[in-house]
Amino acid sequence: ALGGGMLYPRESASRELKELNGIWSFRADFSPQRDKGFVQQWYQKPLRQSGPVIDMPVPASFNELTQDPNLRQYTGWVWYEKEVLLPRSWLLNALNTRVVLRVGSAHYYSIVWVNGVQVTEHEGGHLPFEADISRIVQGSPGALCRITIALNNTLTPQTLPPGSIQFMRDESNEDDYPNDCNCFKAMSDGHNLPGLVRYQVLVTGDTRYSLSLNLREKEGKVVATGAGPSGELKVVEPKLWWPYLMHENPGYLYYLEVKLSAQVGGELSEDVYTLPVGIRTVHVTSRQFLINGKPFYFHGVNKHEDADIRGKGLDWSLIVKDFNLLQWLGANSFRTSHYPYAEEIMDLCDAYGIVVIDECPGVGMKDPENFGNKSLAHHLVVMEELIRRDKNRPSVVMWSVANEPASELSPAAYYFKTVIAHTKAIDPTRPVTFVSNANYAHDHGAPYVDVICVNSYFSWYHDAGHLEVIQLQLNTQFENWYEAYQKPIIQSEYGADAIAGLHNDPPLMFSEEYQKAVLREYHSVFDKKRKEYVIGELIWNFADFMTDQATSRVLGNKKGIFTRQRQPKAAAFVLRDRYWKLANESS
Ligand code: BDP
Repeated sequence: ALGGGMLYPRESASRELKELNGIWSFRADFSPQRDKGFVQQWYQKPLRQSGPVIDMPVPASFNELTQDPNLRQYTGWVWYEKEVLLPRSWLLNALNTRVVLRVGSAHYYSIVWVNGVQVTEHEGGHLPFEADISRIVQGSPGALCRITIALNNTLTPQTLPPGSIQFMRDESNEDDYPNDCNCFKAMSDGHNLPGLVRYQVLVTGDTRYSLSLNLREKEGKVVATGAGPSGELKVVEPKLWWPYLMHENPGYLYYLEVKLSAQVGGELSEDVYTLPVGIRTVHVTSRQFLINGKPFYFHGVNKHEDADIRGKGLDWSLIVKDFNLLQWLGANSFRTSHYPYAEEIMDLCDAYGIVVIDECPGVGMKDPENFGNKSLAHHLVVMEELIRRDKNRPSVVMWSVANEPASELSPAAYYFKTVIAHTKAIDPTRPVTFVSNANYAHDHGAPYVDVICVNSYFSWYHDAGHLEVIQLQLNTQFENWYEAYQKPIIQSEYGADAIAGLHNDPPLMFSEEYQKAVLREYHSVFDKKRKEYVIGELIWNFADFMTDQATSRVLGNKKGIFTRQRQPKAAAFVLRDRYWKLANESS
């Protein structure tokens, strides 16, 4: 079902890349039915010929960039186009050269044309898709290639995340974005036997070929070799992949170089691809989460792909800043709340040893209609696509199939049983969870998870202002869940909004002092329970982030311990002291 690996595009002796990032031509279709682009076939000619276009950077969220409030609120079809010159070598050697167009992420539904010919469509944001466009570009007279992408960001009860359109009194419409989601916008599965890298290479096409594999250390030394499309590579005295702060050399990677040779048209043709590989194990017991046999305590954050101006677009400076802040904080892990993050971010998690709970976009599933067969079928496909993309990553230690679904509804039982069983069937090597804020006694999904993840906002969304309830309520929360399921527990969200620079003593809500006080109350309970079965704490949130407008939001969600511009609030220093202390205890 996964249809091959869809490897991240990496340059090699046989593979060339052309980045399509930069300025694209853009038009939003404001026609009442949003169908003008299809009626007038805007993909047939350069977009500028069918009407006005504006410049739009890629990657970025189009809603964040202009001064037009209608575009910020826009739902429906928008059109992107870019004309690119392809290298001559890609066009000439048609027999030996595949030209593949890849989209890293486009939210939510995309249709793609090349030179006016439809090449693919894809449902779902955050995950990559691609199309073989060799026949189209190699058959064209010129090297100019026009890529048109029609993108629809409308969410329905059956999309992931689900959403609905509310028709306001003035008859304009807007999407109801769920749960703060700023939605605008060679397999190494030998993880259970250290030193044994099991691989499988899927080759498409019917040409006869031979394969050779070299597993190399960073400096190039070959430590194991293989041949054939599947097998095991044995590494003697392997250097294990360890989390950040758990070992002096965290994130150790080997490099699996796969070489394919075939005779094509009487000529020898070779393809080379190199995949980073980490060797580590993951086990879950009723009280512990073990990495390489050692208890691992998640002290980390929840993040968002979000920043001023670019919204959700990939930005290297931002990524490096965020990793520097994670390391400063002493964070060893994060959850990709509430959708898969860019592969470039995941690469750095692998390389730095930052442990990841990899979450799919199953957020905002609050109504019974989000648990029907159509939603379920799509959810299974999304898990397949996520695992296809991230299965080889040592940093990913657990899949999260949803955030705060209405798991107390009775259809949630069959729904989560199925999604979790499917996830485990595709990837038997990793535990699976979803993040709950349901009542422990009525959570119909919890029986199927390996690790219980619970969110709670004591003294914030409940008993506002009453810091004194936290210890009591949190203690009860842990005891109830543990007694009911006998599974290890992660506090997967907790926190409080603080507007940077707002101070009050005694601590009052929205002040930096209050955020600090909430954290301290939670920490005192974590310290009691982590010796028993609590295996992690992930603050909500790493940084302030943009959300849909609401009375509880002040230019977005302010529960960051850093501002949206990545400057620390007082709470960041509390967390930093704590995380380094925890790290020193466990190393
Ligand atoms: C939690 C959600 C998270 C929100 C957070 C909040 O999982 O997405 O941002 O609440 O309201 O329930 O701050």
